[in-house]
Amino acid sequence: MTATATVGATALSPQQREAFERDGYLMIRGALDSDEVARYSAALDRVYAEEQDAGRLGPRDPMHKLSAVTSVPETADLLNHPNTFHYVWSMIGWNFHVYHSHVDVHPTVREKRPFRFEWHQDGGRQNREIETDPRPRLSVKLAYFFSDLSEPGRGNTKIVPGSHKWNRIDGPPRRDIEWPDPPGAIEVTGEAGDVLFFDRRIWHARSDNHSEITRRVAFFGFTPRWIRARDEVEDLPNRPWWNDLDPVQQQLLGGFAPTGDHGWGHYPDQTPVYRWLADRDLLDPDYPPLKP
Ligand SMILES: O=C(O)CCC(=O)C(=O)O
Repeated sequence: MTATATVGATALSPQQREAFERDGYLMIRGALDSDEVARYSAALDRVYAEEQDAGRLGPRDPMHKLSAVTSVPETADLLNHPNTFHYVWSMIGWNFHVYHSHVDVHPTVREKRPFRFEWHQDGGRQNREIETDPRPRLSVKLAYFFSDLSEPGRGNTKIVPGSHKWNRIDGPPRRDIEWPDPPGAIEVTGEAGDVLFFDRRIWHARSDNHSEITRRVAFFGFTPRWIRARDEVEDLPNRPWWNDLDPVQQQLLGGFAPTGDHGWGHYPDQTPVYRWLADRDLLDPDYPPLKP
């Protein structure tokens, strides 16, 4: 760390890293202030209303909209927020982008829904096509809470702490067959403005919102640039807001990574997150993803 280091420009402490390696998640309390929470909530509500006006959502439907920044451009500031960004680069270095993101609005569920076993690790086929045990981390995710999720029953994310090293859990033969939560499962609770940071391998599931509070959350999954994005990124440089982004945000949305070697990280000096870390003396010869 240099004398000029700013908020967020400090690596996670050894204790925080150890806790993340052990539990597979960390809570970042109070990452957003109340003005930020209000701004992002309003932005998600606007898009929710637009989806309803377009007939894509019914009156009390949940919204799960992919490509967070494409869907809600205001959320670009959450890509490298000073209170969360260091969690991401401390664990996965500089050569990464957002591969999968979504904004979710979950109103109260009034009627019992058919059972569906939702427990999963992120990464889809990564979990079938990689042969190691445990599988590699490959990606981490931030979940920004814009609603008060401090009590269970509000559609909270369920996780099994420490399960990121398990390649499988017991589950039903079909997803619609009722099955208990895995042993050790908890509902993650947090205030509006808190952020859940998790290893993609942690077993997790969404839950139904039985409270009167509408649940609003934005999720950003970060992975090395040599894994391709699931989000829509092709046309982003032509969007009216693209030039308002800083170079780090542009990298995270697929800029600076045309096809070919650059996108694979062959030119660190031309890669904004690398430059950002190098300028602050935050590269770390002892940690492979951050080796200068
Ligand atoms: O909405 C949730 O709580 C869970 C989200 C989820 O399953 C995921 O981000 O992969």
